[in-house]
Amino acid sequence: MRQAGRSLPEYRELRVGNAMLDACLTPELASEITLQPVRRHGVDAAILFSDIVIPLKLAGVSVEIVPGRGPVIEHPIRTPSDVAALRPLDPDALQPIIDAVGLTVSQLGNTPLIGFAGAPFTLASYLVEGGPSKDQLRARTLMFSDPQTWATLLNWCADVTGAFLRAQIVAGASAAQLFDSWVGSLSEMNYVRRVAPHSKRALDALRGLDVPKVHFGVGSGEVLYAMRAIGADVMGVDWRIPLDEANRRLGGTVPLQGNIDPALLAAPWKVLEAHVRDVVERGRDAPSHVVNLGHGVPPETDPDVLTRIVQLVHELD
Ligand code: 1CP
Repeated sequence: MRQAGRSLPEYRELRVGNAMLDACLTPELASEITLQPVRRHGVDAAILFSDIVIPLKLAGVSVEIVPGRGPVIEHPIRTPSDVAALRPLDPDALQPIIDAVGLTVSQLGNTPLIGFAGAPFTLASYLVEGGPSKDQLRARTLMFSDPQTWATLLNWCADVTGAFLRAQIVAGASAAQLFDSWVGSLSEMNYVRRVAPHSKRALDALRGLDVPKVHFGVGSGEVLYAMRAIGADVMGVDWRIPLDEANRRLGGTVPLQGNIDPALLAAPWKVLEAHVRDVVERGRDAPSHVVNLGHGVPPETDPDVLTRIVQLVHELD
């Protein structure tokens, strides 16, 4: 469950006095925060406490996570010279991530750790827009007005995010998830032409490592098939299409992950329970199914509701 930790009082306590990205780069803190939802909810896997913008920061981009807003870039990247000034990621800079993964894996026992990274399009959206945006307008303008600069920017993003993902797997994570959170603003044609090759380049960083690759996007119904085509082993699905429909669009060939609607976490338990049962039922159409949310956990979620969902899903197994 992405950002599941945000709803936990024990998380908020540990974060007092620690900026988000500093917490990610302090191995003991990152490891402890990763373990909190596992201890409390009894989920079947952990996801590393980190953020998709960490490799940008480690490569020298000035970025902070502003509470209530999200990642904010001090100097947005908009011109060919901005892109040319981006520096490669020094592999030594990844040491805090490697240490956090090592510490976490040693305490998780048999529970697997999921490593993750942002896909190049989502990272480029933050870099160009300078922060969260509704429909990635400026980023999509650059894609068309200067395709060369766009391709150079996406290749840079693919290389830094690929190195971040690979480091987590080499350090002991058992699965790799690529988040293309803003892919829903693209047409299928433009995804295939101007984004997918770069996402593939990011996943290619895992060459030679034998771990399942999960590919997830928000609003990805139009591009689901194309996202799978770059080599994903599991497709993450948001709440907008039911899993039986996602399975149909994918030709019944790929395990699915998803897709409890985060909006229902605050609904009466009876309504939420019926929804969770429906998600599990529809997931049975797919070759296999990893139950998850269709997107992140809202920070105001009652943690006991999450524990209850985990219990229910385990009963339905
Ligand atoms: O449960 C966990 O802590 C898992 C670790 C995790 C993951 C997988 C965090 C910690 N962030 C992410 C991925 C992430 N970060 C994505 C991809 C998945 C998704 O779409 O949710 C994205 C787009 C981000 C960027 C980001 N970081 C946002 C979204 C803002 C926007 O543009 O709308 C936000 C709010 C953050 C901050 C963040 N990252 C993680 C946490 C726990 C938080 C919240 C910090 C806090 O409020 O304490």
